[in-house]
Amino acid sequence: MKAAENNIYRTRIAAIRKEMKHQGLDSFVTSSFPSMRYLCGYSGSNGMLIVTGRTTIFFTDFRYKETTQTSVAADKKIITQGSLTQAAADQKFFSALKKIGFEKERVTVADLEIKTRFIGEKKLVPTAGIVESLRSVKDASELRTLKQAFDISDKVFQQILGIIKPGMTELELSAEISYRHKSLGAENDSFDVIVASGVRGSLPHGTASLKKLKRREFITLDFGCLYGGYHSDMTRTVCIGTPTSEMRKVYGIVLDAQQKSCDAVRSGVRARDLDSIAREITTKAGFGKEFGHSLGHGVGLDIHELPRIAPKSTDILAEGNVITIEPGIYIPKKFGIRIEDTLVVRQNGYDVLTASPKELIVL
Ligand SMILES: [Mn+2]
Repeated sequence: MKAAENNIYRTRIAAIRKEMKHQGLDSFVTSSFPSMRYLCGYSGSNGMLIVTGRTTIFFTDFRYKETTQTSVAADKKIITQGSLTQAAADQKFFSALKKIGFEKERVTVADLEIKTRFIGEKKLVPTAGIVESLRSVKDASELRTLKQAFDISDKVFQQILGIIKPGMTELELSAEISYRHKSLGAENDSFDVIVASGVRGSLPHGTASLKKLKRREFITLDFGCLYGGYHSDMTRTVCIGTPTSEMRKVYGIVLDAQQKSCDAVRSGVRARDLDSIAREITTKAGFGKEFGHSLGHGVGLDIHELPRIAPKSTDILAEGNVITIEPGIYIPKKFGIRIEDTLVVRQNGYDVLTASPKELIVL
């Protein structure tokens, strides 16, 4: 592992220790994938990291022995079998610890039963959002990785504009997007590609179907890729052939709501105020009810993470947050429109990660 990477993990562990102290914990244990990736660089499917005041211990099984040796940052690395919690308890790693924080939002009932059995109920302290709130502010290396993920999706969008044709099914188009993501170096799609055309456009999360693309219909494309563990997320709505004047008008409303919300982004702004900028515009235009979801969300190691950009959010934007701005208008039995960009929050504004144009594209 490179020294620079090691330093990043050391900084993050130091932040966890600070929070442990703040919450009166002598240790913190996690088996959740984004947390392990963030705190020690592990990207496999079975692991456990214990952080104490002095040391970090990572447990996994034989399948990840090699990658653990080369790419996990921990003071001690233990390759074992069966339940990792049981192995750690058998080897007395929990014996000297008295208050062990675990992530209550990321632990199943079954996991908790195992922890209770091998660690003891008295020692276990539920915590919430410790790693998640650290993760909401991205460092320079994370922003570089995110930019690469967004560049890939921008390229994919540019490429597929050239192949969209009436008669093609939504599924064929979604397969082209997935194929191109991987061809351009992404590990995977961020989520099942959303291709919602014509009347299906009113389903905000309409994953691709066997419906064929038709002339004079909108197609909402919401997709992203996974690159270096980080997610990209973008939405564009395009039209095959000339749209009706109603379609143009509603597109203009969504674009206005999207752009004006972006323009208000900077650190210190309340997330709910950002949400209401978009909502006031759609409501004034008579489409308040047709914009039924929140304005956006944080993106990073998870596709949806902090901060929340929603009417009831109590989050305040901070420099280094990476957020989507994605208003939409969905008119049942007619069409739907959504436009989504992802921005990096800065002190006096923002940097945009999505480079694709957002003026209406007529194919
Ligand atoms: Mn999104």
